[in-house]
Amino acid sequence: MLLETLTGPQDLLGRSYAELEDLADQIRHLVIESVNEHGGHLGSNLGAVELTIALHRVFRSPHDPILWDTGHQAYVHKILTGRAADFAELREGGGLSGYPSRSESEHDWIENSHASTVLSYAHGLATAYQANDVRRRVVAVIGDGALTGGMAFEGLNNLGHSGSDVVIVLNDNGRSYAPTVSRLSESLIKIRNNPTYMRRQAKIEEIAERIPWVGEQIYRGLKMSKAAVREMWEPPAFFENLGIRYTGPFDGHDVASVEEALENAAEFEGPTLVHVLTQKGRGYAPAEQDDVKNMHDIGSMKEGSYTAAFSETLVKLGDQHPELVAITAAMPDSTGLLPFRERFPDRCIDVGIAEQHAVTAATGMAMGGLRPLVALYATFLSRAFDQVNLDAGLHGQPVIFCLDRAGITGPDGASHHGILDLVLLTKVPGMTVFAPSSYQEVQQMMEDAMDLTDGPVAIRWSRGKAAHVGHDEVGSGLLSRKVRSGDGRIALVGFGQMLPAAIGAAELLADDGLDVTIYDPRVVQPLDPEMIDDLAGHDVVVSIEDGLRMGGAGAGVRDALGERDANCRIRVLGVPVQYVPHGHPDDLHAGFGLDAPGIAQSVRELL
Ligand SMILES: Cc1ncc(C[n+]2csc(CCOP(=O)(O)OP(=O)(O)O)c2C)c(N)n1
Repeated sequence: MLLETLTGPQDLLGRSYAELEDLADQIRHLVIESVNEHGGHLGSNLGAVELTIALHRVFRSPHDPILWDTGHQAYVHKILTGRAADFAELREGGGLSGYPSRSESEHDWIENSHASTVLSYAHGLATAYQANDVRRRVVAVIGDGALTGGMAFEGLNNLGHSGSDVVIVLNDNGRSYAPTVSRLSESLIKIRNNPTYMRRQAKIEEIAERIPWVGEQIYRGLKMSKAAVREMWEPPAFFENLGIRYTGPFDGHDVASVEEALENAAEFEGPTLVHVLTQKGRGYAPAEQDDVKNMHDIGSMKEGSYTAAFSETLVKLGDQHPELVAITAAMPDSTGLLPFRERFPDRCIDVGIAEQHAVTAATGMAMGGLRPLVALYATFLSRAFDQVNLDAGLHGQPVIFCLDRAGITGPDGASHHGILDLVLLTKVPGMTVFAPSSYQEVQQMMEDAMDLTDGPVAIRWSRGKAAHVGHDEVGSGLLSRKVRSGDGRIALVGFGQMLPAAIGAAELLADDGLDVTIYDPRVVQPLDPEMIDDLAGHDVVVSIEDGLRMGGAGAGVRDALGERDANCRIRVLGVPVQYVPHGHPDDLHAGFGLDAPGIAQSVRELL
């Protein structure tokens, strides 16, 4: 099997197309098996198999950087660059990353898996090569989904203006998670539905050009009618008006055709876009037929999860508040919006992968009398921090931010942990920040958030199963909840999903004869003054959060105690300031001392 002997892209050269077709089958098999076992991105990778083979045959990676936007579709690139065997440990702690990773391979140039950045990296590299007079082709692969992000448009604009030598591959499968939402994408669909048109057009031009004199007349005529043709087929005009040569569309599952297109593009000076049509989930029936997201990734909303609590409550609130609208940045499914969208299709708005726009648009909606709720993963909020601060915050608008996957998320690695949100959100004046510790608290906090109309509100929760608690274990409003009263020496403050670990630590400390007070603060900002007063009377206070410990929730507790001149020893437990690698959340928490034994140990050290 070619796959087993493949050591790098050089082994792809000199192969027949039949051999490459075989290889594509083997790759698909490996991807499906690995993702079924370890989770990860399936549909996007199955759609990029032939495209990646062609890229690695035409360009000389790593001399020619092949850059992947987002990077979730780079499994095939990993396989072709000598990492097939490592898929046995895909996304496991210490194993193969689910995204490009510079520590893994010199073929991986960039590893920021937040979307829409690739054109900027490409422009930068091409500018540097040009300045140093180095001949290297820079290739940027971007999906139609990632192309909806503002940074991608900024990159296109600058590439076209500066004329950088970049080959842009638009990997167009018509989908982000859900079908891509953009006017440009709709136009791309027109081409997609009539893919032979553009090729035929190019062919006619080529033939006409070859006939002397008569050919020239025809060619000139064609050129004049080109404007009209371009009008009809908007995307070519869109790119070319920006100064980017458009070629395509090409069948992204035909290696020979993509190769030829890439070879041609590599010859041109200036930025050239190769529009490649692919099918998400290609070659795996369950993915091809999944009309929610073509098995973009594996794993959907789990029963009993925080996300499920949000999803269920949102529908209820939607019934009670006709002005409530929900906004997603291209992730209606993973953020739990589908039931709301089904019930209120006109009140669920997908803005594309455009978090910054989502936040400011939500601010405008609030100004206009709607109650917007923006549902994002915590990690993607950091991109829109300026908008949260200066648009929603400064204007005091009651936008509700519902942040999923907060804290350490696990196998997706450094870019996907939601460990900055508490640091950032607590710096926005007037912002209320909730951290629910249970399924029932999510419900309560969403209802409470609807009553807070003086400024923005954020509720942030983690991935996975939530604790389920009785009615008497749920707080309300902006108040903290005292989970248990100890003898006044030690107090633990467990933020959000860290509350169960704090309770576990108290049980361990009880074995040492220590009677510990436990707080569920519920509200990270503003902190409940009664809780702070009570904590101030303890000898030792330990706060636990699943975000960065510097400047986060616990730092707020420490500051508040400091301002009261409280005479207690305080320790803030959280994630240190570092890029946290991928791994199982339990292992990562334990590594940072954020599990019950680790917390108990910190208390013992303080005593
Ligand atoms: C800033 C940001 N927001 C959201 C995401 C989550 N996300 C990952 S892939 C993806 C869809 C990408 O679609 P596309 O670029 O078309 O690639 P495809 O998976 O369809 O090949 C989204 C929304 C992200 N990575 N970055």
